[in-house]
Amino acid sequence: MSIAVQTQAIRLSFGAAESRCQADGSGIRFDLAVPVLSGEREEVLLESTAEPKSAGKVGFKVLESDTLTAGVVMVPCHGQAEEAAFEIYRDLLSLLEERTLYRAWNFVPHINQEVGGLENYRSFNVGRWKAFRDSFGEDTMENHFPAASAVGIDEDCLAVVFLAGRDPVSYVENPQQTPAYRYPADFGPRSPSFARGTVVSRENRRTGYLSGTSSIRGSETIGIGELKDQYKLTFENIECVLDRMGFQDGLSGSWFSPPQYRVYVRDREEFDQVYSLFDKTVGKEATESALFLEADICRAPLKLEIEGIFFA
Ligand code: 3EB
Repeated sequence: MSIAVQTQAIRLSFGAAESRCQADGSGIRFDLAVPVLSGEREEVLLESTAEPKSAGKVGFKVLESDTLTAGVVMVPCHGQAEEAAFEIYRDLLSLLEERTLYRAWNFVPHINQEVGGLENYRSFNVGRWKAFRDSFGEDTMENHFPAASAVGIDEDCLAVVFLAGRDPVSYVENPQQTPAYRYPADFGPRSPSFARGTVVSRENRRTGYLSGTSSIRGSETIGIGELKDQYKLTFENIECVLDRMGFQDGLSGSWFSPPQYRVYVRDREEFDQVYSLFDKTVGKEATESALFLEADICRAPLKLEIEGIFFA
């Protein structure tokens, strides 16, 4: 007698009218209200024969495979990002147990809007920082920051997606940028808790998670109002981080796999221009497999942010 094993998946789907997160017989499905400009709107984050689980007070939906753990959560903010960020990261860091957080994607409600004199992104940073501090202590927390991105969502919910696992990880910074976790106080009462990139090694393969990368030199925004200048500096940063990660195959990827890029564009009127610049930089294959989303970015003058997953 054969027993059919039902494969479960954790799926992200962009371009929904309203965000929602549900679990059913085929796994977990997270619809995000982030408009798609180009690319495949649905993405399988992880497949597994295990059953999805629920974790933490905030209700993470989690799926685990032999090599990876992936999870999603969405929490109402009531106009206040700090508390939701704290609760989500407190639960996330505790559900990890002995696993390492490789990558986090943060969708921050009305990210550039000020509430009570503090921009939502900065309020999010305070909550995230406190959760890392409580988990790891102020002196060593920076050795535990994952690769990340933080972009806006036009809803009153904070949504977080993560990937974690038990394989060895190294964290990478960009010498041309101040580590985000050491940004000076002009950029908010608590610095953003992320690394520029993480590299996960498994047997003789490596996966590189490049954080959301933008037009920042040191800690300053460069090329305000100038798309081409921002684009150029963004790719200088990307090349620098990739080099540090040891991905010498570069921007178009290795012989066996193109990178999985995601490009966030603030103003959809600039999408065509971003797309053609991107195509010239990374080539047709990587451009066609990239996902372009319309989203606000964590500093109001930033026009684009680019992230990727690289394989070697
Ligand atoms: C920057 O370099 C741009 O807060 O998790 C990029 C990636 C950015 C991640 C985060 C923010 C985050 O500061 C913004």
